[in-house]
Amino acid sequence: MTHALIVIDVQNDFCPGGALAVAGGDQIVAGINDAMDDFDAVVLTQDWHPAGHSSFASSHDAAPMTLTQMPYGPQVLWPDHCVQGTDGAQFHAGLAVDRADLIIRKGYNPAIDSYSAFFENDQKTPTGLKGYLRTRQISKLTLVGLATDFCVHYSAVDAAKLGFDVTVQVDLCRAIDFDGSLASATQAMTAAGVTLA
Ligand code: VGL
Ligand code: ZN
Repeated sequence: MTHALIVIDVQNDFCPGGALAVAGGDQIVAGINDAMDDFDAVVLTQDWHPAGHSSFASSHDAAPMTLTQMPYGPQVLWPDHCVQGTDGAQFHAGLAVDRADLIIRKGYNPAIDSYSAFFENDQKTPTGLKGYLRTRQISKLTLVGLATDFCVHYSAVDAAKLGFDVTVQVDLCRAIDFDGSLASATQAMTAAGVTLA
């Protein structure tokens, strides 16, 4: 069975000092690098928003970390983060980026956010990752990275729905934990058949 490590959004803006810093986000980098040796394939995802993205509170004259209604459903409004070409959008300098077989970007559509590495937040626009994995005969995925309760969560649930055998290695993830989001993410991942290791 071909087993891939999917490393979600280990980028400067999600690490301490970044625009949407996740507590301890940088603490997982060395462990992720070490884990890469144990997999047949390594995929990195990169949150990659155009300036003025619709998921940014600044685009709505709203306060960050509030909710808005988008045509595709509720959306948390974030501080500006991972803007294409900025230092904040770059991978953490310690991440072994050279080990990646594939780097997949998401969130580049100005009108739709994309937490999941598989589908945008409308839950139907594909990123192409499913096709890549299937054509490489990869059926088993281990997810690590940032943030547990958003991009790792949505990626894991989508992967399970698509029929992949999915594990989230929680010691190599860190959470935003906003308004109970970690507890609900844990529940949703478990309900979807994701193994939390
Ligand atoms: C993420 C919020 C906004 C994540 C990305 O990587 O979890 N969270 N964009
Ligand atoms: Zn984002």
